[in-house]
Amino acid sequence: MAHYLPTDSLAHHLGHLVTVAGWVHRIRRLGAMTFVVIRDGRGVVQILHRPTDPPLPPLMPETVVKVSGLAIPEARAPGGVELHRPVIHVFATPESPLPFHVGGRDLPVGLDLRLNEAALSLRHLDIRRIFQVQAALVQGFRHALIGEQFTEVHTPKIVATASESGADVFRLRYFDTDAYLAQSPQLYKQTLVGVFGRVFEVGPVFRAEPHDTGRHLSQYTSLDAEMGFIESHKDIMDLLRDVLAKMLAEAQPLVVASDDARWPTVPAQIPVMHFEDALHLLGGALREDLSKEPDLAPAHEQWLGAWAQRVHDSDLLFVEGYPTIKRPFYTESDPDRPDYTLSFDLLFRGQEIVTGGKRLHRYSDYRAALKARGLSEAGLEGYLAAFRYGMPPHGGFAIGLERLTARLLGLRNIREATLFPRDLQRLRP
Ligand code: AMO
Repeated sequence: MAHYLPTDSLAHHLGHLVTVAGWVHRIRRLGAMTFVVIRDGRGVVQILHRPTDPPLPPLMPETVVKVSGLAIPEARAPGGVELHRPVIHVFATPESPLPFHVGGRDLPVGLDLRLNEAALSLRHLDIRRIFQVQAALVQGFRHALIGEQFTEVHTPKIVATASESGADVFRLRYFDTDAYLAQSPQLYKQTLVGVFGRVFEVGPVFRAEPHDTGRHLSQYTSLDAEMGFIESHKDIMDLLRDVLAKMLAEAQPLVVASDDARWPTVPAQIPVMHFEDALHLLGGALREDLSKEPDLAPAHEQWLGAWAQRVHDSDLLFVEGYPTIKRPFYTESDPDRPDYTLSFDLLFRGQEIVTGGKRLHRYSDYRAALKARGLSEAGLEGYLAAFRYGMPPHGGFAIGLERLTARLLGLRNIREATLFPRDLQRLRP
């Protein structure tokens, strides 16, 4: 394997001949001198070419090259290092003209063109950084849960039954029968609590969302956790609090000055409000009778987000106790108020980014819950078997990775936090 130095390591090799490999990011001519900025997967480095150096090969933005040169400290160059006396080898020259250049500070193209030309636009440093932050968030999620003795699992994405009532499901032909794309790993993660006690999964989920909004995708990445032997849904809320704090801590080193001011802190105790109290508060503020509402509308979440900011100085707010009729059959109802559940949403800056809660865990309770909702047990036998064979009190949550990323980085549309979004209109690239 060729050993090229990452551009962000060059400060350790000053005075030495080094070789880097990447793409021509930018070219600038100043009199007889040429400055070529090379971008690799880690950052950029500036090359200085003087008239006395061996001639440069033809270069244009995105030409793929390797460059050998002497690493010299240069405060005016990005990263503080410049390569002198360069020898450049060209691996590939892009087709010309490019639809746009990604070497500038901004990328002045609309979202549609940006998404259509993802192979190029994702190379822009600011856009690429969104996904480096996202990768660090996922790494933090894994580290946090492995640290709490969770086992990572991988469950089927082609399934025989829908798991999330209310969310639409993609149907597909599976040999000579019908199947669905998994809306969540819910039924499997619960089943696996019966095996490992504590599990998590990072994986794609599919929702046939008929909504053309800035917060819905038809495929997104779900960060799921499920934990056995809990006493209450509060245990899950505490776990989620710690997991989020770890995720943000791992992503923070990637933060640039413009995000710094908006980087959230996770309070030791995230404020909690019961669903009924949330409706009461909202109804008073908006002068509407919301007492019969079964769910929070996006505008309600936004209002509550601003309220949490104002009253608790918190970017995060738990709303617990969502009505039983709006939650899936596996959700445990509050024994003291059976119309409400032991489930919650976590709002981050006024948008739901997590749902979780305590589940039913007795076989007889599942049979009764399915019956009460007019749902059939057919197709659920494999899942119900876990309860027949004995399951502990348990609960869990799922974080929507793209929603979290978008909220964190102040991106207005969830598509900006998705490498290759899938939505009502978009099936490619
Ligand atoms: P829920 O259906 O609320 O819960 O989804 C959990 C989280 O996933 C994100 N999300 C979405 N993100 C992008 N596009 C969508 N269409 C979309 N739909 C949902 C949100 C949401 O909070 N099984 C439960 C979780 C659990 O109880 O453990 C579930 O899937 O951020």
